[in-house]
Amino acid sequence: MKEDTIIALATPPGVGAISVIRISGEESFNLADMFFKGKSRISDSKSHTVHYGKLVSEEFGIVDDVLISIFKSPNSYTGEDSVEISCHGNPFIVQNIINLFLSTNRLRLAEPGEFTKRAFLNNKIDLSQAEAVLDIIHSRTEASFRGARSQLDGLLSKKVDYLRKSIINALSFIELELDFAEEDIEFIDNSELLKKIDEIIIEIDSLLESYNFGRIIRDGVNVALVGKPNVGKSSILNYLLKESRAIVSDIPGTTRDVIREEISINGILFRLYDTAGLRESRDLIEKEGIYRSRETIKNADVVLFIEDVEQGESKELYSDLLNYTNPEKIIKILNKIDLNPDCSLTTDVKISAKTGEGIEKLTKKLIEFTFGGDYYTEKTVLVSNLRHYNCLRKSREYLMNAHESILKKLSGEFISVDLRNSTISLGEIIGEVTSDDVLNNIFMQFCIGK
Ligand SMILES: Nc1nc2c(ncn2[C@@H]2O[C@H](COP(=O)(O)OP(=O)(O)OP(=O)(O)O)[C@@H](O)[C@H]2O)c(=O)[nH]1
Ligand SMILES: [Mg+2]
Repeated sequence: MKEDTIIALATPPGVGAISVIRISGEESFNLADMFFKGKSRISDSKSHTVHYGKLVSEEFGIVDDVLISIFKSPNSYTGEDSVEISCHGNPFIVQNIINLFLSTNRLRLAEPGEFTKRAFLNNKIDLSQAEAVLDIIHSRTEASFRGARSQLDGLLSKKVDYLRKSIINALSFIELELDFAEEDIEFIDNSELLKKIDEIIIEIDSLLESYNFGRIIRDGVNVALVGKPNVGKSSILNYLLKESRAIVSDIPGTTRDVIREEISINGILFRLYDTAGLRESRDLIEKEGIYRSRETIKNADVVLFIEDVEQGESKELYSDLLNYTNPEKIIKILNKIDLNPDCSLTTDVKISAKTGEGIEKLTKKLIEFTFGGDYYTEKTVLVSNLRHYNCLRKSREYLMNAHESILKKLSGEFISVDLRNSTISLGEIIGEVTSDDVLNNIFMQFCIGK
């Protein structure tokens, strides 16, 4: 099927040194030649060359000085013939150029992610790599960038491919046996088959386990600062941010709204939520604030439960907290240690938001907490995308069914259906078999021009 030629701005809209407009599709070179006045024609030039000239319209005269880069199929991002036009970075000029091309009625505006979708459809990249492109654009910390980078480099794809091949290998023995059913030949004994399948399950399990960490690398860690009024939650937030972000006062109930700020520790994004101090209150606004605090606690990956040496232990509050989160997520912090360095209250970390004592220990704890003792290197395959996680889970389920069928000595047909389905689920990760809905859903998340 012949695809439309498409056009879009590839750089952020707004004023800048340059803007880049992308055109992709069969008509790219002819269309560029309609308006480009330079030393040579675009259609006659080699791939991967850059040409200086002017875009000129009969109606408006010179539109802009431009550089046009040429990419010939299949050696382009999309796999199609395409050009990139670098013009002066001005939204007005960009719009004029795009309108100029649209006026020919031989191309149309690209949909969000359409360039990357074409790259996928033309087998330039697989689906998990296309998703990695999205993650790279949106990554905000070193760690999330590196995770996405390894996915784009195909680390996950390779692993998935390897797992599929292992399943297909097991499958081939069963299907051989089915082919020779009459002769009653056994090509592989059941215990060996079971061993093969179990090994694959173990590998999938380790991928599934990596998701918790992968997700954090990609999306960041939500940290809620909670405790009684006046224990110093806002002071701790300010200290971590190194700025006076939240209002601090000695009046209990200072913070009403949830305040959200982000910091990066060791390349990992932590999203800090300072909340209203928890206490019985009749004040309507404060009540709403406390309600919001509880919602924040429910959604947090880590809860910093803060007590201070002045008010001492808040046992009741701690047990109330357990209605909204589980104890593994809680780190207990004792603040204002400067006022009473010998305070004997048991806690995980002692700090002072006034002097900064113990804050480093606190950030270390947050990192430890995030890594959960697991050690990941750059070469570890991490699953960071919920869609991939779900495909892996489905695949595992089918493998478990096959495992059960073998134990029950069911006919090879049952086993083979499950094994086949488990390869299909794995194939969905890299887009080997994927419905249009799934594709559209993924590419809609891209911005236009990507
Ligand atoms: N000495 C000392 N005072 C502190 C420390 N941390 C906070 N404070 C003081 O404690 C008071 C309350 O601090 P906040 O940070 O506003 O406390 P909060 O927990 O956010 O209080 P609410 O928003 O009312 O829930 C302020 O007067 C702070 O200056 C500390 O480590 N040492
Ligand atoms: Mg506060």
